[in-house]
Formats: sequence, C-alpha cells, structure tokens
Amino acid sequence: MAVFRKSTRLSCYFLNKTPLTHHLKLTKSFRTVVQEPKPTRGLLKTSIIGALVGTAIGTGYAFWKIERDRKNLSLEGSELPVQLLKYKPPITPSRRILSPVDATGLKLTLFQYQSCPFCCKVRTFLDYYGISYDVVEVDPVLRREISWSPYRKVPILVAKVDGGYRPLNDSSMIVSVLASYLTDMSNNLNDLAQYYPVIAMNDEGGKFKQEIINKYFLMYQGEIPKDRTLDDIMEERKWRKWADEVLVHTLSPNVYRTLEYFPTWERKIMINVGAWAMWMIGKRLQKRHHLKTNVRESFYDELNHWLKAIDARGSTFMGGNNPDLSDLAVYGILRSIEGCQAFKDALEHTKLSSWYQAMTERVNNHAGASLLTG
Ligand SMILES: N[C@@H](CCC(=O)N[C@@H](CS)C(=O)NCC(=O)O)C(=O)O
Repeated sequence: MAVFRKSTRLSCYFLNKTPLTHHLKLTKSFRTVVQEPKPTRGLLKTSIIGALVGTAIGTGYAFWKIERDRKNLSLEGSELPVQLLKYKPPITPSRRILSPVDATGLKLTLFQYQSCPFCCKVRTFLDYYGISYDVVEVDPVLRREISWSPYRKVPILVAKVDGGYRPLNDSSMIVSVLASYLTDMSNNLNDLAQYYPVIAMNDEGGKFKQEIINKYFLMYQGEIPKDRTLDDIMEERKWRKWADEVLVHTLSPNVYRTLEYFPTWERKIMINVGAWAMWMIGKRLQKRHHLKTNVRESFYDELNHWLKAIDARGSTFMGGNNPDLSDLAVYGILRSIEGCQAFKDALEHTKLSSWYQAMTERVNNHAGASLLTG
C-alpha cells in the first residue's frame, strides 16, 4: 500500500514539474514537451455552471415539495373511492384452494405474494374458517397481475358481489369485512365494505397516508354477539394492531419473497442484487423500528410479550378456548417465516411452540367453520 501511495505521489510530481529531458539531457529531436497547465479558467466556468444547476435543482425541489404538501393538506380528510369492478380481472389463478366445509357462498380471489406476512394473515383467516378461494401470485417486480388496481400493494382480495367484483385492499380490513360478514351471512359484503373508507391524512411525522382508520373494528349491525364481552373485543383489536405495527417489523428483515414464480432474468436480478439490498433494508428497518442491534432479541421480546398475555388469560389462545382474530393475525404473520432460521431460533428460545402447534392444528382442520352460526 505504501509503495502504491509512493509511486502515485512520484508520478504526480513528474507530471507537474520539470520536463524529464532536463535531467536526462536528451537531444532535441527526442525531446518530450510537457505542457504546463494553463491557469484554470475552465474550472471557474465549471464551478459557476455547477452552482447554477445546483441552485436551480434545489429551488425546483423546494417548489415541488411546497406544492405537494399543499396538495396533500387539501386532500386531508377526503375519502378515496374504491371502484366496483364490472368484470373480474382477467388473470388466470395460480391455484385454487377448495375447502370441503365451505358453506359461506363467497367467491374470492386473493392477489398475493406467497411469503408476504400480510397475505399469510389473510390465508390463515380463510383456511381457519374453511373458505374456498383462488390465488393469484403477483410478480413483485412488475406487478402486472394487479395492473388493473390503483392500490399497488398486496394482499388484495376480490370478492364477487351483486353487480360486479369488489376489491378489498389491506389485510386487516379484509379480515374485518369477512369476519363481520361471517357473524351474519345475510349481510351484503359490498355494503359491509363501505363501512371501511380509505381516508387521506398526514401523520404525526407529516407523512401523507391513505388509511382505513377503523380497519380493526367489526361491524356487528346491532348488538355484540352473546359469547363476547366488550373487554374481549377491545383486547382483540389491541393485539391485531400490535401484530401489524410491532410484531411484523421485528421479522421483516427475515422475510423474503419466493422466487419460484418468476422468469429467470428476474430471478437472477433478485438473487444478485437481493442479498445486498436486503441487508441494507434490514439495517434501515432496525433503525426505523428501534430494534435491538441483535434483531433476534427484539423478535423474542415481542413473542414473549404475546405469550405472557395469553398466560395471563389462563387459556390456550388469546381468544380463550378458540382462536380469535388476534390469534389468527399473529399466527398468520409468523407462518410467513416458518421455514426460516429466525423461526427455528424462536421455537428454541421462547415458549412459542405449544400455542403455535395448537394454532396449526385448528387452522389446518378448518376448526372455525364449525363455529359459524351466521
Ligand atoms: N397495511 C397493508 C400492508 C401491505 C403491504 O405492505 N404489502 C407489501 C408486501 S408484504 C407490498 O405489497 N408492498 C409493495 C410492493 O411490494 O411493491 C396490509 O396489511 O395489507
């Protein structure tokens, strides 16, 4: 390294100083002429142009930002309409999940990424209640399969309703709409979905968002069910929110999208760029969500927080003898990392396994179907 630095320094020296010929006394015909650099008027010109371009870009950006903030502020509180689709999006499903116990009459298509925790949550709900559905695997790079939708995330559940097809956007809203429907199946799914408007707002940090603010609420259309107390309902809501806002962020760095559905060129890009990108994203998420340097510890802490709360209830599930929507949400989110090392570590370092096994058994056997009275 020192040699490298030295040789670099020497070469600079010879370039800028006296011509070699002076030392070597070469004859005129072989003399090498090294031009002395002229006073740098070009540099001054470049600097001025650079400064002008920089100022122009800075000013442009400031104006764009002011305009954007003004627009966002004017949108605050407004409702963003979700259009009823006249036709089903013309995408062939990747697979069809047929449940032998489905008596709901629902016709559903789930647009998803297989290992997205929010999509796993929706599948868990559908599987537990034994509801049949089609799955469309979305390509996460081009997302052509959801090009028909102004909402650019997954999961999206498209439900057949009177007069067309209703897209339901956001996993917790999907679960709340379906759970409300299951309490009374004479309800119209499209009417229920209207109770979950998407509202534009600027959050505490000034970030513009489009949120379904009541997405953890069920629409009971009258009295709450006899087997539920207000306390249960509030607890369920609290833990569903925790699953989305806390738990999911402790495992995001470990969650990868499956590659098996994508063309080879996309796979290659994802594999090569992916490892580095995921490391960077993991670091950013750790900072943003205030996770410990060893993110595993934050993951175990949150799992212990959840398991302790179930212990305090003295029951198998948070919902008592049967899972409630918070059990399904937490289980669904964890299911997304089932094959990963983080999950194996969690089984080893926490007491997750008995609750998790009980959940697996209930979900795989569609245990929720026999509880439906609607
Ligand atoms: N709050 C939403 C979050 C959905 C979400 O963030 N989905 C991710 C996949 S895990 C997504 O689609 N991100 C956009 C993208 O991948 O382009 C929900 O609960 O459904």
